[in-house]
Amino acid sequence: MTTFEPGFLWGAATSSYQIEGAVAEDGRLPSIWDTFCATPGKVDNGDSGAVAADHYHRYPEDVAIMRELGLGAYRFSIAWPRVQPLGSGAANERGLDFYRRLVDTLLDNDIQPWPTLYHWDLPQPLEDAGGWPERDTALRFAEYAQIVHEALGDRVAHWTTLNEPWCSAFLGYATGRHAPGRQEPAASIRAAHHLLLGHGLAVQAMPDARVGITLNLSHVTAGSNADEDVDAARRIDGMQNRIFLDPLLLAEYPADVMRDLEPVTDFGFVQEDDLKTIAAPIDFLGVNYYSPMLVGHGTEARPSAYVGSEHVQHLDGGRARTSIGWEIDPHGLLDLLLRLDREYPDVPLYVTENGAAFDDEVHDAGRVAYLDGHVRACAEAISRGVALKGYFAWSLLDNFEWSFGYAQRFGLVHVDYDTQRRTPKDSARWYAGVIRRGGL
Ligand code: IFM
Repeated sequence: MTTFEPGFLWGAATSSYQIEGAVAEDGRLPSIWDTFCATPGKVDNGDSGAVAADHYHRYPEDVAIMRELGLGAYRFSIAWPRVQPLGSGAANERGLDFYRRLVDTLLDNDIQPWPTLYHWDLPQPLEDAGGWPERDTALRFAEYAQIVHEALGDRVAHWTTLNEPWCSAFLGYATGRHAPGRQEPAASIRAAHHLLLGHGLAVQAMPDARVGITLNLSHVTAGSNADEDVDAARRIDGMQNRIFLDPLLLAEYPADVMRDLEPVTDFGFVQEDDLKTIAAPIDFLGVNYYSPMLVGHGTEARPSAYVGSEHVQHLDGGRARTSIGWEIDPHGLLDLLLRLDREYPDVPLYVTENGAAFDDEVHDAGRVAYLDGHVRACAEAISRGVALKGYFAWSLLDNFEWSFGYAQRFGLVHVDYDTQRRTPKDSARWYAGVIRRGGL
């Protein structure tokens, strides 16, 4: 049997726009995702998060499910457009009240609330003013963080500032595959910096809180030992992992990444002390891992989220894939955790998302196998000395999978979107067993 220490935290994760629905209730105003979904052709099937899993009204039932699963923590995100509908100014108390009710219900059920302040739903007025490429958005984010912390800080112990700034910056502003749908590579680098700055300023705005950030990281390898393939892997590792890890944990942008980006930007937007602000000590690093990356040199440049490295090709590693098309490789998670421990020691790690989309419904053997393999990788990492403190499955519920709409299901719990009926899948029962036994 593979066991974890008794204090190891077992959780599940969701995010506001993906599950809440109720987009026009209690004073919430549109975010960039409401606007993006309303733009024809942006989201498969014309789907939107307008109703989603109706968690805004059904959270008591959802917390009861969490309790049945035995979750120690629930990672959710707070919708900025509920709390500050215009992205600045006074707080909307009715919006905050929803999170007060949710947090209290979690605590009544012995489940630790793990809120994330930003999981991509930027208030539309802030995008109208330029969005994350503008420095002011970082200042507004810190103001919002302070409001939420003042409202919930007495009941919430662990805070996460941002979820996956890579997606916000590069899918939002380089490829345009995510809201706000802009295709402006140079602006995407400014966005990445201002997201990081917003994180650092938010850490300052929440004194005495235990704060972390969640990054979507990958284990990147080269398709061959040829110099140009090895260089391709260095570039993608730089733009996926180190462009966030280095400023946060080493207080610098990686020199090779800055060189790669010379044709795009001179980093003139980085002001004195920004890196000091960004590298404020954090209490934990959240790691979202789904799939590894195998890359090689290509001759043709194509529009890409990997700004400055548009010629790099993404190769097929020959492994089985989930229904969303991502290769399955638990070993990639082990390699990633070992690497983080080696190159960025001293920061406790949590796997804040890991999971799989499969088309099947309640009998989801593929998801059970996926989760089993990745939880084993976590155990192996811990046995090799990695300070991994917890694991959150993505996702508690089937939900709105961004530009894929509702077609991709990641939930441990099936949601019938016509009736909103929740049905725990086999993977939910499997996960409850893991939690109960403290291992596999
Ligand atoms: O659904 C997303 C989530 O919002 C962020 N991380 C990846 C998940 C699966 O794509």
